[in-house]
Amino acid sequence: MADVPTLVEQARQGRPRAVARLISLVEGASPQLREVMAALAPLAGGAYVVGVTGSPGVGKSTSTSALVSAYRRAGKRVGVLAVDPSSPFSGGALLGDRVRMSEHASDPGVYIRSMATRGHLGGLAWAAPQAIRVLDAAGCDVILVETVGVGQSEVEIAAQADTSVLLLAPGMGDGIQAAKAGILEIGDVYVVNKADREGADATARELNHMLGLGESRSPGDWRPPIVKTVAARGEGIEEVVEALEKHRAWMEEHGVLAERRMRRAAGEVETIAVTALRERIGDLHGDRRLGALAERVVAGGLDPYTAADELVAAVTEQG
Ligand SMILES: Nc1nc2c(ncn2[C@@H]2O[C@H](COP(=O)(O)OP(=O)(O)O)[C@@H](O)[C@H]2O)c(=O)[nH]1
Ligand SMILES: [Mg+2]
Repeated sequence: MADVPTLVEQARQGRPRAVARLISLVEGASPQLREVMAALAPLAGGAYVVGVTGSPGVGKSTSTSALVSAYRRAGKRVGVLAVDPSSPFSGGALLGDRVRMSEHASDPGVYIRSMATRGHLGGLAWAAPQAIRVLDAAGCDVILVETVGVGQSEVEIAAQADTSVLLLAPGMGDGIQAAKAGILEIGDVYVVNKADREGADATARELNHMLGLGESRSPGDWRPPIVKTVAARGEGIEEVVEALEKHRAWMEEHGVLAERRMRRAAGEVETIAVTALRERIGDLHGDRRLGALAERVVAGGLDPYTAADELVAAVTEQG
């Protein structure tokens, strides 16, 4: 068994091995998960969480690495969480990302962690926030969460972040296609990366047009900016940081940050509760209580809704 109070103390002092150990405990759903989360609860809440999403190859890892450099220059401690929701293995697609992050590997002010979430009970919504909390409690000022993969997982990750950055690149028509499919709505800041390639201006214009289409903003509303970058050369990255800071200030001014964090915590509690409830009900298979209820439903003595109410009552009573 791990000595959780000592690990937490060491993590607060910024010891990378303690941080890594705590993340392993929470992502592996260890029996000590609850002890870890209880110990971290009063320590977390200081970090600014930025989600970095976009199609594979668009430059997320390169941009994340450049953002780490920019925040480090500003003296911030930075956590990076690379999440692969499609794979049960930490490795694979994330290996290339490790290479792109390698310049930060020896920096004690940077924590880099990959996690695969497919095999996880409750999936991404369950696993990522726990790791974010560890990095937060360890004193990270900024946590960058990069997802590998597309689709629903990106939307889920965006829901975990205070600010979502959506990356597009010219010549990747799928970028705008994905955008049309609804991912467009999740961006607080848009980045057209690979601006050294032909078509970056056209992509930015098209994006600007699309963002304008759904516009029914009132004064004071956030208008997502579009920043052009060449992440591979670090160009435009300071502008991205500025856009992030502006969004954060806007959220604080309008109570949006608190609102998002409330919604996030509510979702997290709900996910954990539903997962626990489902587990308990699953435990009832083969239990005579479920069989007894089923018999009464078959005999017409009980309707399935009342039976379900009784089942829920039974599993919540057992404490
Ligand atoms: N030309 C160009 N290539 C870039 C730029 N940024 C990243 N790349 C390259 O695009 C490829 C994919 O980048 P990566 O960061 O791994 O994308 P990810 O899959 O979204 O994380 C790599 O070969 C990068 O070197 C850029 O601004 N311009
Ligand atoms: Mg990547």
